[in-house]
Amino acid sequence: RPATEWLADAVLYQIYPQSFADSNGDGIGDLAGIEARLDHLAWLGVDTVWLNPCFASPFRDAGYDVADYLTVAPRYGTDDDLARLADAAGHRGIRVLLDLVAGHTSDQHPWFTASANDPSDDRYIWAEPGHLAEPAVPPAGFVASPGTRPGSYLPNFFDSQPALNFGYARTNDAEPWRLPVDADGPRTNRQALRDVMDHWLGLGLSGFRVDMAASLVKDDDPGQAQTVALWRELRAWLDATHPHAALLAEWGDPATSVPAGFHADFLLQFGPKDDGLALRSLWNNSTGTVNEAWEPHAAYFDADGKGSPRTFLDDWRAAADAVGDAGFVAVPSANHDFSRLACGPRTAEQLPAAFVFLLTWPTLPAIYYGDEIGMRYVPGLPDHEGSRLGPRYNRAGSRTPMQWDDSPNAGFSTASADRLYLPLDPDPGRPTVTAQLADDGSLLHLVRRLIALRKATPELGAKGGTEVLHADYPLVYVRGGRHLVVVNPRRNAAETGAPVDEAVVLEARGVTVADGRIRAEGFGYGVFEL
Ligand code: TEU
Ligand code: CA
Repeated sequence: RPATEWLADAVLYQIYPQSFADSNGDGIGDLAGIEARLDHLAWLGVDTVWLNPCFASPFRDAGYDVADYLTVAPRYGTDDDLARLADAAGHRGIRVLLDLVAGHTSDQHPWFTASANDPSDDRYIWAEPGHLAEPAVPPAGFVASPGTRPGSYLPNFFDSQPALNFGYARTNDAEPWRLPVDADGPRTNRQALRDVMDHWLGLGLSGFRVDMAASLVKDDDPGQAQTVALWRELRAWLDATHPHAALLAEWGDPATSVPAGFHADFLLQFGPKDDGLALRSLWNNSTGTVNEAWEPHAAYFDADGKGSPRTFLDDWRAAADAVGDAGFVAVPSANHDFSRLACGPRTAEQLPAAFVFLLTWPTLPAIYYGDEIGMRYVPGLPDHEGSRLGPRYNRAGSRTPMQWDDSPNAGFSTASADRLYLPLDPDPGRPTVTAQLADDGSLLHLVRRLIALRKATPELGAKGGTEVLHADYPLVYVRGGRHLVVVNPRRNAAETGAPVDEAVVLEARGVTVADGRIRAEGFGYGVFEL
């Protein structure tokens, strides 16, 4: 089935490979470890796994600094291990997507080393005396050349991530390093993207999440016309060569990225005050922010009832209407860049209702590993592989090892605890898969049942009909005319009118439908059949 079809009822699961399962006891998660845990994913019911980058890298940014796109990093295993993982996942009906870092490489990539020592190479964006320009000082944001080539280069994220040259949308005589998009450098880089995709798709991988997909053409106009044109060209090539492959964007603007050719986009840079529509920001607890984590200041849904489900719905509709049938709007429970759903004052008691929302909403839902058991953001960790972006924004706390059981290192690794690449959550009450497996009332079982219900009910998928009955607390909507969903993200009880006198309970905690009323306790949820 082409991606536009199989994504319609897909449930994504994001694995940060360092942290899922360590098969050889070196303290770092790896591909064989993931393969050995595939049964957990199959049991849970997810059908698509997205792996963060697992390619050769100096790991200055957790692998988002790629030194060789065609070779698996030795810490994770071999290229064969990746092909075997895709194959073993496929036997369980699970597709595996890779992370494609399209806009930059590591400064250790041979392309960059060559470019830093050859003034005629335009694979990256250089401003330098004698070649294209002779600026008195490096232009803003540029970084001094590490090679024999004079001048400076443009980074894309951290300084160790030089931007690949896909050209500038606007050239400018005063800044002659602004090569137009059709210069040779950009062509070489476009071809390289095809080569990388072709290589891994040929080995059995099912598609890509594209990192910073909006970043390619520099100084593009607000509508990103040139970047859109670049991706449309790639999508046309993909449709012709690998029509089943999925292309998901980290762009944050589905109204632009889906017409650009992506099948879906993660809403992360969306919503009030740029807080992003990861579920963790949908579901804020505004009574306090976590000091060091980058926490939203405003939220659509709020434990104190200050946010507004109506604002969310307006923003959601704008995105969903723009996408139409051409693609999907993905909402993740969290990801490796942001605090987890369970973070600071936002506690485990709020998570069941959040997952009921995520898995009954007309989105492409994505579960960040460990969120299905309510793993929390671990505060206070030191910087690790570029995890700290500033005094208040530490990503390490969202990347700690998966908590499988109550054996040493929570079953993540047989290494001694001081050799783990990142420490485990030190909380003695930390949740584990094994403990929650033994408890039918656990978050893990709820998530599993919700996924099973979604997979068995096409109207609950991304394109099923949705009628919102109450855009306030509690949020009430009907999917496909058949399933009534009630979620109360706030701490206080709330009630509203019901469309029916009574309904069959499929899942509920603290929500009743009776006498024409819906009554929801704080953080209550219910899924009913009409
Ligand atoms: O992130 C890019 C990005 O812009 C954000 O998600 C970012 O972390 C946030 O806005 C900070 O302000 C992607 C990857 O997800 C991230 O892990 C990498 O560090 C980054 O690209 C560079 O490759
Ligand atoms: Ca390992």
